[in-house]
Formats: sequence, structure tokens, C-alpha cells
Amino acid sequence: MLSIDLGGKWTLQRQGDSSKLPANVPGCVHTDLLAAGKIEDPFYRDNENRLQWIGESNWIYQRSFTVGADILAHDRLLLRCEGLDTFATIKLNGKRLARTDNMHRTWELDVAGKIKPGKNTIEVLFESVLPYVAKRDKQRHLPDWSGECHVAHWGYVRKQACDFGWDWGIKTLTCGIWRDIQLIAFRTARLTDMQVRQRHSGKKVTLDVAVVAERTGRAKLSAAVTVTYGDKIVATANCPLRAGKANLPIVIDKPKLWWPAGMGEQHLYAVTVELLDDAGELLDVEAKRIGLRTLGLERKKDRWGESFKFVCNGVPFFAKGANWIPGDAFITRMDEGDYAHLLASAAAANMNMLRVWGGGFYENDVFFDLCDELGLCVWQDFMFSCSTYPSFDDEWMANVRAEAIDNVRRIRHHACLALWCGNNEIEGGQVGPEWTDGVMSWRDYKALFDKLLGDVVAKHDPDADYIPGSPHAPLDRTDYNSPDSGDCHLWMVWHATEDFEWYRTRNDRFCSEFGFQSFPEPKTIAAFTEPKDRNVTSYIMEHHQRSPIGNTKIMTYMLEWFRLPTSFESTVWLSQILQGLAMKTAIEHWRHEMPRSMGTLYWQLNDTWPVASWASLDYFGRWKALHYMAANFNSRLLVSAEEDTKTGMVDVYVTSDLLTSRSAKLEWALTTVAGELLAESSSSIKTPINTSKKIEVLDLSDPLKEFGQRDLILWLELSIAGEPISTNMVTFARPKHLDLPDPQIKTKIKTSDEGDFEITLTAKRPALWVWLELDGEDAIMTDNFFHLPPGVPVTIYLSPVNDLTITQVKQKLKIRSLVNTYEKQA
Ligand code: BMA
Repeated sequence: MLSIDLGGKWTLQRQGDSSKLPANVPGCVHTDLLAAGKIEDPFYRDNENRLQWIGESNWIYQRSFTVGADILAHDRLLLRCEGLDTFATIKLNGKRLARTDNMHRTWELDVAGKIKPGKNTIEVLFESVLPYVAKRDKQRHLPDWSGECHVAHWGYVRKQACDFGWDWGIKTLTCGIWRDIQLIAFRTARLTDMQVRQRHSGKKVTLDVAVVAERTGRAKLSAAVTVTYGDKIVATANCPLRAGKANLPIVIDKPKLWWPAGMGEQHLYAVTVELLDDAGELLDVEAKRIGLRTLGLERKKDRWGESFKFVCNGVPFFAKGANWIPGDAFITRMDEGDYAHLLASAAAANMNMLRVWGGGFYENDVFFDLCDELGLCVWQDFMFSCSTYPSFDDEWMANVRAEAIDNVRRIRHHACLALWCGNNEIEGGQVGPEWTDGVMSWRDYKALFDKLLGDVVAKHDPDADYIPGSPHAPLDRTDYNSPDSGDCHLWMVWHATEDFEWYRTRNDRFCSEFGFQSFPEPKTIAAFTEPKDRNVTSYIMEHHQRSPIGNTKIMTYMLEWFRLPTSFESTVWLSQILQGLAMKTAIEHWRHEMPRSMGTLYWQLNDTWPVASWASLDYFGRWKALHYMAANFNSRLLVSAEEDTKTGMVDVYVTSDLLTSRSAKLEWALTTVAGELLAESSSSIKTPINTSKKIEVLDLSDPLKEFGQRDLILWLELSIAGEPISTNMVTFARPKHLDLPDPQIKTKIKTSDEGDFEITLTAKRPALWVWLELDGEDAIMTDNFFHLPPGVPVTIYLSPVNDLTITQVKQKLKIRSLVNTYEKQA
């Protein structure tokens, strides 16, 4: 099989305009206009408002290409478009070839007889989706979540929903050839499908490799399969195809299993299929990289209702992670390095699962490849979110079916794939007995999410698990956030302004969404503002806050927990500490609830542009305070506590995701806020195995009476063989009411053996939420936003992104802690 890449240089023209611009494929109209200097950066200040004409216009992409007679001599000639966003009319040599209407599908168009030897031209006209959705919605309204933060409906069109704007997302309504476009030519036959299923038994794994070929005649074909581990061949098989199909069982002895991060290694095997004609000549080849594992969702009746837990190779595990949204509003800008940074950051925060949320797109292969390598399990939503959908429309349903099949077949072989899920938040609030102004009918809901998508998964990925939506409560679908079964989205903290402690009243089976917003750091804000904008209520800062309640919520909770910050910078940093505190309270608690609760995926991991949002990694991939804190509260061995601030009783938990017990030391110390030691204790413990245990109940009622709620800090440490593994801190009053002294932090900086900088910090008095920053520079740090108990040195390794000398690091290093957020301004 031959393929000719038609990517690269194209031209772009707004329909009706005579001038053409250079364009790049894959790409989109916004990035092309930006590269040609025709528009300002859509992310800067409120440029977005002046660029809406782009999504309202029609755009034409064109190029020419040369085809040799040898290519035309093939039996079949196809134009393969892996991503057209979205209403695209394709013309070849001036003649209309097809019109496509789904950005999530791969389109293969027969171009035999339509391509000539020598020069050919191809043109793709993208029509704005807005007139179409407006027309359809007028005929029959689809209730959705568009409300305050969106201006257009997306239910009728198969384009990524968040491109219409979201409560963290810029509205671009871009278009373009967003994935590869190729000319494909083949003789005799080509491979059209390859599926690898696994049977695990004892010490071997049997792979069933199913191969499907498309034949142009009746030639005899055979398939040869090779399984390799690294560069070692571990098994081979071959057999003839019958009616274009073959199924080859292959036994892998002594299989090296794939495990989620933290449970073992991520061994990966390559399965390569060669399609041969009867003379043994190679016609086509396809390879998939797989991991040998069983992985899925276990839902069994238990004493609390029905379990909702992921199990890999027979071992249940607590899923720790976040929700993934597209990495850029212009998704074609994401390169492998961008994916690698975001995903490695997730793994570094001790995550083992990401949920690809249903309002974006079915991620690129590189995303899944990296998740395979990093042991990040993927909960994959189908791309339906926060809207009702026209499942009464047969044509629309057929389009969706084709989209689902395309993507299930593309993604199913990945080791990381843990679950298919029909949609985001439709079952939770947008379904009712009949269609109304607010909801779709259960009948139409079920036709799409129970039946159509359920059937596609059952047929094309029968070993995988499927749930129709998230949240979903299988035992009682009317109570979508039932604590007894299914997964839940808990938004009472934030939307209903419940205290962070509210999380401790919940013991749901699996929390797949809950979150709290913060502002991105000053460097990120500097990228989209002018100095005059740098106030959280300025027009531009509010423009980069898409939740209508966002800034008010952040400030409301901030006043609840912290002293009023005295500068814009402090407000921004403090919002991040606040966000981290919210998620820490939730996640530590749900880890305590193991094995009843078996997962936490906070909303959200990343951003599509620089904005105030629930993300822990900002648009530039910078770690917010939450991300550093996540590395700690997701630690495989965790010490944490739940305090009763009135009685002084403190439940101390050790939570372990490890499959063996360790001998550890649990220490605690009680100090005053000024750092005077009041009591301390140390005990030897055996860590629990793959669960959480209340190890100790501390009775601090006496010191509480004597010193009062506002003058106590409890410090916790879990160590193994003298090495601190996990530390924690408890107060009995909101931090705003602690009269924290100047911590008098001393630092020692030296270069480490690894070429980064070793920074040891020692505080004379308690220092809460200490953070390091390199002025004007980015750096990767082993920890940040940590606490310093009095007199206890803490060492951080810092590696600047740009090469810096030790003198420069010393000059640029800023160390601050909570007290600095409300210090008097000069
Ligand atoms: C959840 C998500 C998103 C949304 C987020 C914050 O409902 O599924 O749709 O962005 O909350 O409001």
C-alpha cells in the first residue's frame, strides 16, 4: 500500500475574498491567520471578542499535488481524511467529491478516475457551523448548558463542544484540516482492521489477533503476525485469510504484565501484522503496541450498595487523577513535547488515571501512547457533554455510530484504556420522562447512550467496560449522585458554597468530578495582560474567567480561610493555595474511605488557554500549588488526619496503595503557632496493605482548652528507615485566625550531583505554605507550597528550565509563605 501525504503547504482564503494566505495542514484557520500576521493573538486580553468573525465565515483550503502514472495504476485510490473540522465540502480538480459533517470521524473517499496523472488540485471549503445549528435549533430546540457562558448550541453538530465556549474555555469556532490527509493507493488488498484480544490464564497470555482485509479481487491472502518485546521476537504466527478475514491465536509464555503507575512496570509489546499475497509479497503492514493486562471496572453488589472500582490484573486499586480537557484551544498546536510535559506532570503528581472528558475530542494517538508508557489509566468519554442530543434523528445517529466505531477501533488496543463512558453530565440533570425545555426523554437518551454506544463497545471492544454516562448511578438512575453506587460529580463545594469540610460528610463510591478554581500565576497572567489589567476585577481578568460565578467564589472562600491579601500577586498565589487546600481536604478524606470509595478524579488537570480555572496545570504547563499538593495527597503512602476543632480529637490515618506492608515510624508534634513544642510522640507501625487505616486517635482536648483553637499546630510525619515519606499539618482554626510570626526562613543553596540546585530551608518559627519562585524564570521543583515545622530542615531540588548559574539562582530566588500574602505593602 502506498500513501502520499497531502499535508504541509496549502493556501487559505476567506470565501468571498480574493487574497490567499499560506496555510499549514494539519492546522486550523486561526493558527494560519496568526502565522500570516492577519490577526492578533486570540488569547491576548479580549482579542477574542474581535475575532468572532472567523467562526462566522466560510474558509477555503487549497493545494495542488502531482501524481505519477504508477500511482494511478493501482487497483484502488482513496483520499483519506483523518480529521476535517467540521462542515467540509471537498473538490478535486474543480469537481465536488463529498461533503463531510463530523470532525471526529475518518473519511475515506474513492477518488479512482477523479485523479489525473500530473498536476491535480484539491479544495476543501469549510462552512461556518453557526447558521446550521441556529436553523436546526429553531426547528426543534435542544436544551443544553449554554446559559451564561456560551453563545451557541452544539448538540446538532459533531464538533468539539468546548470550541463553542465553556466555563473555562475561549470560544473560537475554528475550522480546518486538523489531522492528516493522504492519498492512498493499493493493489490486491489492504488491511482495514486489526484487533488484539487477550486471554489471561496462569502463567501465559493468549492473544487473539483478528485481521480484516479489503480485497479488490479474489486473490489468496495470508497474514503473518509477529509479537516483539523491545527488539526481541517473542512469538510468531501465520495463516491464510478466508473471505478477507483471519484469527490468529498466539501464546505468550512468561508474560511481563503491564501495570498502572505505582503498581508495577509498564511492559509493552508490539504486535505486527503483515498482509501477504499468494506469492508471499508484502501488501500491507500494521502494528499495535499493547500491554498484557486485564483492566476494567468492577461493579458488584456489596454491603454498601454496588462497588465502583477499577481492577488491574486482579488487583483493585484506588484511582487517583484528574479530568483531561484539550491541551490547547487550537488542538493542532499541541506537539509531542506538550503532551509529554502534561502527562509526565500527571504521573509526577502520583496520578494513575485521567478521564478524557466528553466535551473535547477523541485524543491523538500520542496521548494514549504516553499514557501507556506512564501507567496512566484512561477513562474515555465519548464526545457528548452537557447538552441534549438529537437521537430522534436517524441520520445523526448513523453519523455518531460511524464516529464511535472509528474511535473505538483506533483506541481499543491501548494498555491504558480502562473504561468507555457515554457522556458527561447528561444523565445527571438533562434527562426526564419526556422532552421538555430543560431535558431530553429517557427513551431518546437510552437509544443513544445505553444502546448505540453500548452496542458499539460490546461489538468492537468486547473486553472493555462501558457505562452510559458520568455521573451514573446504576442502582437508581434518578439519583445520579447516589453515594451507594456508580460515580458522582460533587459540586456542593463551589456551586453551593459549602465549606471544604463538607467533603468529609460524603463517602461516595467514586468521585469523578469535584473542583475548585484558582488564578494562574503572575507570569502566566503577564502573557495576556497589560500592567493596568492586573487586578482580579479588571475587565481583562474577568474576561479570562469564564465561570460567571468564578471570581466571586474564589474571593468568598478566600475570606473564609485566609487574611485578605495585600497585593494582586498575593491574591493570585493565595487563590492557588486555597484551591490546593480544597482538593486536599476532599481527596485525603476519600482515601480514608477506602475501600468503600475507590477513586478521585478532580476537575480539571489542564487548560486550553490562559484563564482562571479549576486546572492544576495552567495553559503553559506551569504547576499551580494544587499540582504540587497533589503529589503529596496522592502519595502511595500517606499520613493525614481529620480533626474535630471543637473537641480536639484528631483521627490519624495511614493510607497505602502498596501491595505489601512496611515497617514505618509515625511521629507527631504539637506546637504553638509561634513554634513552642507542647507535646510529641512516636510509634512504630505496620502500614496497611492497599487500604486506609485509622491508626491513632489523638486526644488534644487539654492543650486545646489551655491554648485555644488559634494557637495550635499539629505536625505529622510518616517515615521509613529514617526517610520522611509523608508529612502533614493540622490546625484547629482557619489559617486567617492564626497569628503566625515571621518564620525567619534560612536557606542553603548548592549545586547537586544531578546538575540541579539543592535548596535546604529551615524556619525558626512555623512557616505555612512556603513557596519558591525564580524571578522571571520557570523551574521544576521536587516540592513547593509545603510547610516548615520550626527547626526542621526541608530540602528541595530545583531545576531551572533555562540554564542558570548558582549566582543567578541565588539572585532570582524568592521564598515566601502565608504571612507574606498579607504583609504591609510599602
Ligand atoms: C463539570 C464539567 C464541565 C465544567 C465543570 C466546571 O460539570 O463536566 O462541563 O467545565 O464542571 O463547571
